[in-house]
Amino acid sequence: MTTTTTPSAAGSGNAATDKFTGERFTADTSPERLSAIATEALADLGALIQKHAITYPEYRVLKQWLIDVGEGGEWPLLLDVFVEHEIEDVNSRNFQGTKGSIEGPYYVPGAPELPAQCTLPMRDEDRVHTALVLRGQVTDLDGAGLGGAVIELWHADSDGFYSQFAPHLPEWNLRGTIVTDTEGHFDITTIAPAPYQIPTDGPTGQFIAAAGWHPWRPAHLHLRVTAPGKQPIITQLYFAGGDWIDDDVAGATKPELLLDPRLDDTGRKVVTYNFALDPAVD
Ligand code: MBD
Ligand code: FE
Repeated sequence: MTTTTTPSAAGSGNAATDKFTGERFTADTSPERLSAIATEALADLGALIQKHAITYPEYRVLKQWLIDVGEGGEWPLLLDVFVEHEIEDVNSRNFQGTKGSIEGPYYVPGAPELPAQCTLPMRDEDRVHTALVLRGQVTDLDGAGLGGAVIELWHADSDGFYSQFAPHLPEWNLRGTIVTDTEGHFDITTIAPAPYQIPTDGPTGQFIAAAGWHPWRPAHLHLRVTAPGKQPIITQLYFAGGDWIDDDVAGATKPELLLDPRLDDTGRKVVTYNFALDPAVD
């Protein structure tokens, strides 16, 4: 473990909120649709309050906690951990290609561009961990290689910290934008990620502890794969048999997204995974 700096939930939360609010988002939701969803959401919440006979002390604690979530910058964390997997599920209903998974709060566009065969930027202290080689091909649904495909890859270091969300890390540590070769092939070296504990020192962590839940996600790689004319895919890859695979706090694992690397004779974990992209919908 690193000992010199202890990045805090507030630090990573505020960084995630700053990144998110740097952009303004819009959706073309009609007043009728908004009204229907809001009416039903409030009715469902009302029913829940009645059913559990929520008390005034509980209501006040909830209000305070919601304020804390905002002040701690933890809305991206809280929503991505507990809600995003349902959004991802409905929005990938009609796709046939590689399964998606949640983006989570720590994606940053614009990571340094790397060639198809590459090693992610990392520190000497990252390099001591087991190397992971992820190779494969990006194709269309018929298996034809896609030259010009791009893979953005980001993951936590072995202490569970993501660059740009923990002040002690170099800006692009363990992040890269990999340009595949003319047939869509890639061969990326990084380090095998460790299970990830979402920050426990902020309101999201307090809530998880108060409910007697656990804050763990299985070890994972985040990827965004794009190619001209194809539907971009945001997904995660996990490791078969790893801790928390069947009990991810973010509910974001899928059997199709499990890697099962083998050890090569130099002690690296090596695995092939191919990505199949759906045609773009617009
Ligand atoms: C993560 O690394 C993550 O992937 C999710 C979904 C939430 C918090 C931290
Ligand atoms: Fe993550």
